Amino acid sequence: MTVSLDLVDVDSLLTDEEVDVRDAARRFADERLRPSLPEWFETASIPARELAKELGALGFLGMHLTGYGCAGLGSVAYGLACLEIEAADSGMRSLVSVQGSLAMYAIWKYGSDEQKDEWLPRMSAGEAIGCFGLTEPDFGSNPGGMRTNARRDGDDWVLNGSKMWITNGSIADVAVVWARTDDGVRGFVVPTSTPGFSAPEIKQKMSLRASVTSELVFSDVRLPASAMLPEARGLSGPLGCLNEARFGIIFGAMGSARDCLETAIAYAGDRIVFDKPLTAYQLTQAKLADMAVELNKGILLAVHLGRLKEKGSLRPEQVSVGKLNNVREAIAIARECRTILGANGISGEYPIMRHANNLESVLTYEGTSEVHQLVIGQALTGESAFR
Ligand code: TGC
Ligand code: FAD
Repeated sequence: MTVSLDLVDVDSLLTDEEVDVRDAARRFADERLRPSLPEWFETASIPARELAKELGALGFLGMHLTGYGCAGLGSVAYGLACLEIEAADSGMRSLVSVQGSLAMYAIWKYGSDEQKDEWLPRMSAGEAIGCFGLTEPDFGSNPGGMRTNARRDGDDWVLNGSKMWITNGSIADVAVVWARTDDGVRGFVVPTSTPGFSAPEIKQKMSLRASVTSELVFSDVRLPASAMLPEARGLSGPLGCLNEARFGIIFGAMGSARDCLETAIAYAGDRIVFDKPLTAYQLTQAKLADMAVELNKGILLAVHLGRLKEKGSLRPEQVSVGKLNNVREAIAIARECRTILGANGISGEYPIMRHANNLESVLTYEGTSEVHQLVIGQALTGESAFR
């Protein structure tokens, strides 16, 4: 966070190594991503392979994992990288989180030694791209209802069904796919070149346009016995991965919010209305102050949850507190900043409307705000109100 917005000196809570990671991510975001984002968003196309290799070379893919070429950094360092990358665009952070926290994490946590050796070094280098297929057309918030199934045929598995809204789907080399079996929900490592696998891209997105989103279709996809993730059993397998990616979003959303607020403050300082700068009006200052307070609170919450994660004590409902609060506040900040820019607020020449549009996806994916309210409600009352 820039000095002027870091009202409560969050920087004093960070180690030198975390500041270095944060600064490297900020440089990459400012120099490599930010200049191209208006075009990538408008044309809904990104140079994903190039970006993955560059992100891999900087150590940002699977950076909180150990071994296999991963950087083995702490949770706060990982979160700060997500924050800086999402300050450029949520779609860029999605590329990083789906690769590192979903696809790589699933293999790293639940995979066999052969699966890890085959995929993780290439994925951490950005030479292979992964996706994570949990959501289906009829089962998003309730993944336990999934219809995609894998049945035994001799030693092989035969996979049928479909997944929906899968980030990186049509550019992936490998898909981690969750499917129903006679033994409950199991995960499968599916090379996307396997016959019967296809991944049509979803078009006409009005949000997260600088990110590839696809359907995955499995028509008698035949996989060897070794394709199954041996250590994941039941829904706790994929949900364990979601904790990782949701954690990155707690930081990331604050990056979008910070970029909106920096843009609004700079704009308001230059914009003359009724003969003086917009920053000189009390109404504007009240807006800026309230937003800066929420931004600082959100970043403090993120760092606190990161420290719990580093100690190994972070609970799922605490992740829900962070995801619910920080995405909700980021959207509120983006919307308020938009008002400060007046008509210019809707222009693609400024990043605010792009962030606001992206954050609508961020509010929905990785557990909708309602799902997180229900997780927190269950922790408070002991009652599950999902069904
Ligand atoms: P429920 O009966 O509560 O739990 C089933 C099993 O899972 C365990 N569990 C968890 N384990 C680890 N972490 C968590 N957060 C867990 N929550 C539950 C639970 O203990 C149980 O284990 P076991 O051993 O007893 O079987 O499950 P439910 O069917 O009632 O559903 C609970 C609910 C609604 C909270 C869950 O299904 C949920 O989180 N739904 C939202 C789905 C979601 O977030 N999908 C995201 C897809 S990936 C994505 O969006 C990527 S976006 C791209 C990007 O990140 O950039
Ligand atoms: P639904 O589950 O149909 O929910 C619709 C509405 O009902 C929501 O408001 C929801 O909160 C509400 N609702 C649901 N249950 C309850 C309840 N019990 N009580 C009250 N209200 C309820 N998924 C993946 O697996 N991998 C990915 O890589 C991935 N990437 C994505 C990228 C983008 C850009 C988007 C938009 C989505 C992505 N998703 C991905 C899917 C995402 O995780 C789902 O969209 C999300 O989990 C919600 O599911 P749904 O869209 O089916 O909504």
